[in-house]
Parts: sequence; structure tokens; C-alpha cells
Amino acid sequence: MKTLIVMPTYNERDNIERLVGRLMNVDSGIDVLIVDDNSPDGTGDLAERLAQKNPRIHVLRRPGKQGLGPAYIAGFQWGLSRDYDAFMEMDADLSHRPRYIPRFLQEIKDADIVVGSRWIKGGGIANWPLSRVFLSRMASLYAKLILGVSIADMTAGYICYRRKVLEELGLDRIHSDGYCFQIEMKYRALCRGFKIVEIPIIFTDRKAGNSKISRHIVLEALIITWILRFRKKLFERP
Ligand SMILES: Nc1nc2c(ncn2[C@@H]2O[C@H](COP(=O)(O)OP(=O)(O)OP(=O)(O)O)[C@@H](O)[C@H]2O)c(=O)[nH]1
Ligand SMILES: [Mg+2]
Repeated sequence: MKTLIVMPTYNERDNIERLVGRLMNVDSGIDVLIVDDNSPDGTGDLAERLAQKNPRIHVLRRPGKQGLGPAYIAGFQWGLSRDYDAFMEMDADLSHRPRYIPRFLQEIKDADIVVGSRWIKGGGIANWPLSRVFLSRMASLYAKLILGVSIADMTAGYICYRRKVLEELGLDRIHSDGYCFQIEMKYRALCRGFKIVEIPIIFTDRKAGNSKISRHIVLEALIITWILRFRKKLFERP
């Protein structure tokens, strides 16, 4: 299965070279698309240099910081205009360990979406402070209860999609960012009847670079989750 890993970056110069190097060794059917929002630390230029050395590495450069969700949408659209069968979401900060990728690629053969889940048996977080674990668990629980779904990790961002899912979801109508983007993608897919499978992953906190989580991202998720709930009918298959 020809797979594109879409990897948004903002100031990840100290992480991407190591990560992309590892990804190239995981499976020869994998390409990586780095979607950089004009990072001031030069991540875009470094990505460009990596791409020049390896035809399986691609770069999409955008003029400024426009958020995680829009970066993924742009990356998926780039890939959909090419011949990829599966698409992955992955953070660039080494929190998502590449060694889980073979399992994702195995499971996607029988599912529409595979979610790397921190909140099922075998999953977890290696080194987060308790306050972050609490925030993340609460966010997933909040979304689960309001939307009435049974996915344990609704804000997970280590995911594999079959091509047809992205073709059907109407990406140009998705405008959310951060946590909310992750919730919206899963909810729209569930409403359309796609099969989602969760596999356990251990998430490791970033060691280099800074978090881009903001109050705005948390607030957006709190509010938009309710809007999604009342739009359920719009997301269902006609
Ligand atoms: N292109 C682009 N990438 C972004 C943007 N915001 C975040 N990212 C990237 O999205 C990924 C996830 O962002 P993080 O800040 O690591 O979010 P997080 O993993 O929830 O938070 P931490 O655990 O604190 O790292 C990283 O690879 C970031 O570089 C953005 O506005 N544009
Ligand atoms: Mg991170």
C-alpha cells in the first residue's frame, strides 16, 4: 500500500532530520510530506535539503502559521492529487514513535481508519506531567460524552486513513485546528459509517522544541464539539 505520512511542522528543526531518517527505514512504501508554515527556525529550509537528497521526501511550504488542521488539509489534498492509497497523520516532535507504523499498515488492511490510542489497554504516555495527562483524558471524555461515540482517544493525532475516507469527508469544509481538528475528523468519519480501529501506542513527550498548544486551541475544542453534535445529519451519508 503506497502511503504518505503528512507531517506538519512549526519550529521543529531539532527533530525532523532524525525522525524522517527513521521513517525512511521503516517501510520502503512510505513517502513523507513535510508541511511547514514558514517556521522562523529554518525547518522549511532543512526539509528542502532532506527532500533534495531523497525522492521519497516532499515539502509543502506555506507562507505563515495557519494552524495544524489547515496544514493537514493542505497535505492531504497534495497527496490526493497523486497516487497514494493510505495517508498518515504524525507529529514531527518524536512523540509518535515510528516503530508503530508496521502495525498501522497491517491494521488498515481491514479498517478505514486506524487510530494510535493512548487510552486503551497497552497504551499510555511516557513522561507527561499529571496536569497534561488530565487535560488530555478530559478532552477525550468530553468529546466522547457529547458526541456519543466510543473511540477512547478522540484527540489522538497518530492516525492512518484509507484514501477513500479522505476523498469522502469533504476536506474543503473542515476548518478546525488542533484538538478540534482531530475530534472533527473522527466524528465525521464515524457519522459516515467508516470503520475505526484503535491500536495502543505509548506517546512520548517532546524533548526538543516547544509545544504549540494554546488556550485558543483548548477553547475551540470545547465549543466546536457542541456544534459538531448538532450538525450530525450533515455528515451522514446521503
Ligand atoms: N505546519 C504547522 N504545523 C504545526 C502548527 N502547529 C503545530 N504544528 C505541528 O504539529 C505537531 C503537533 O504540535 P505540538 O505542539 O507538538 O502539539 P502537541 O503534541 O499536542 O503538544 P506537545 O506535547 O506539547 O508537543 C508538531 O509537529 C508541530 O510542529 C501550525 O500552525 N502549522
Ligand atoms: Mg507534540
